[in-house]
Amino acid sequence: MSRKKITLIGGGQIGGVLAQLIAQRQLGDVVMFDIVEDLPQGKTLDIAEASRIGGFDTKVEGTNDYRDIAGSDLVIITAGLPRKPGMSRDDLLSTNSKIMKSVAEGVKANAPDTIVIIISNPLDAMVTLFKKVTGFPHNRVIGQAGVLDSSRFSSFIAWELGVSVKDINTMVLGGHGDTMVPIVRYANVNGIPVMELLERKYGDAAKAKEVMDAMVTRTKKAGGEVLALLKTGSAYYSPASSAITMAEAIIYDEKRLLPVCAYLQGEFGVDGYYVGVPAVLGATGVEKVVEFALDEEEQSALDNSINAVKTLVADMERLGF
Ligand code: TXD
Repeated sequence: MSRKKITLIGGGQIGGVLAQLIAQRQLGDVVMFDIVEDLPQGKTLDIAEASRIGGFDTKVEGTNDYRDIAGSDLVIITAGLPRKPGMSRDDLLSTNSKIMKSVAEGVKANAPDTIVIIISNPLDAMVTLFKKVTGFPHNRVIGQAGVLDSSRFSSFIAWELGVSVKDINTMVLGGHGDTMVPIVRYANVNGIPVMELLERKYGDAAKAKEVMDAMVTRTKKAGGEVLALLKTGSAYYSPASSAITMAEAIIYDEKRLLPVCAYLQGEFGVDGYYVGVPAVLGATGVEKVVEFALDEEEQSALDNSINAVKTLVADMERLGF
């Protein structure tokens, strides 16, 4: 089996962690593209010089020339500004739309057959724009948000219950913004509902609900919590790890069922928008969007989140993208 070629567009904080994780796991040869001269060359050289220690023979190279991304099997895009404290993800719309348009043109011209994972914010709009500019099939254009948001939710539950996070399963759906929808009803510890365990812990349903509500709120605001502490930029270790989970599902054809930003054609009552939903990820990208019954409260929360995505996309179109 020949090695996969994985291109990173954006050699900033997330791009750097991605390159290191891909090298250490020998997922494929890495090309890191950035518009800043010497930055991707310097970062990748630094990572490559650890190859003896990390024990990897895969290549890690940097470039400022789109021609070097030719033949990519997978492209992961982090190009764009991150938030500064006090900003919402949507505040990045105008600047990052410009960047995403140029990235989409570069990828379309040089790696037309690749699968693409987009991380740049505002996520749902950036995925929509990339798809629009490239005309790539929907299954090959995917956004990363839900894997991270679910990991955050799972971490909070594990810390609260004092059990291994490996046994926690959660899903966060909807747009990657304040309206995201953590699905509480199906949050479980190896099949046991989290709500039941909270009720047993506190011996009081009202207190259990209060604790869960706090974890849901913290999940929705988790990106902002890290941002407020870092001050100079937003989270990058956990977003990079989340994209690696998706990349592995695609490269190893794992058919993992993960919450990802996928294009909907009638599923969950939505047509023609990219929204965070459960989907099967395999060798061809999004192989299937998986629907399940939502109760009234969940459906209305998801509808609210979808409306936020629609507003964001309309704002982007009003800006001429
Ligand atoms: O889960 C998620 N989806 C996210 C998304 C979680 C956290 C942060 N998320 C977003 O990812 C964040 O709001 C940003 O929009 C992106 C990238 O975050 P990162 O922290 O990596 O930002 P950096 O360090 O500023 O890196 C961005 C790089 C930087 O090196 C720029 O020079 C480069 O993008 N850049 C470009 N590369 C290629 N082409 C163009 N046009 C370009 N413009 C800037």
